[in-house]
Amino acid sequence: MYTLLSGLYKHLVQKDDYFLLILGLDNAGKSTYLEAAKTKFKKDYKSLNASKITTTVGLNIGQVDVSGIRINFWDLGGQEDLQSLWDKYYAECHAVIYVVDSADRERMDESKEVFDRVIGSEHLIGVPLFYTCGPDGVHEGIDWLVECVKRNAANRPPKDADFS
Ligand SMILES: Nc1nc2c(ncn2[C@@H]2O[C@H](COP(=O)(O)OP(=O)(O)OP(=O)(O)O)[C@@H](O)[C@H]2O)c(=O)[nH]1
Ligand SMILES: [Mg+2]
Repeated sequence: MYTLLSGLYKHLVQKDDYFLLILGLDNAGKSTYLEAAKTKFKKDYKSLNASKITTTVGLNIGQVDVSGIRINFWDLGGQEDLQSLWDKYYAECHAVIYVVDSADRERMDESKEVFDRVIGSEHLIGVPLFYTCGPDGVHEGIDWLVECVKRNAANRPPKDADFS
């Protein structure tokens, strides 16, 4: 009986956990993108003032609940010496968001090179990838990714859900 009830409880309240990696050059707007996503999808979230967002050195984590699943964002630092840490997250992530600063024409080639390296990784084969030029349209972007990761769940199943 306990098993039955706990199974039902889990079914009703647990959310599947998916992990989305946010990559791109330093200063591309990754942390700003994450902030925009939290502002859009978290009720009553007080967004940080843009001037409060500083360069990411470690890992910046964000969590939002969308369409019955939990999205965990991993926003990594984009500085050149930090890029070597990105691939540690590839095997565990369910999708990649690659952020490009479309106003920064001078660094377009550099961004393209880094992008090519990312998509060339064997650990990302079959993983949905979203390429964006900033926080405009964050709502549509995340909605699209949510559908993608759900559809791709047979390849990359969600992590064990927690309760909340
Ligand atoms: N005008 C404008 N400024 C932006 C936009 N996105 C980011 N910025 C500014 O660009 C700067 C860098 O943004 P971040 O979000 O910290 O960039 P990041 O990609 O996280 O950088 P790293 O953490 O160093 O890898 C900040 O001063 C932001 O306010 C945007 O869409 N429009
Ligand atoms: Mg950042």
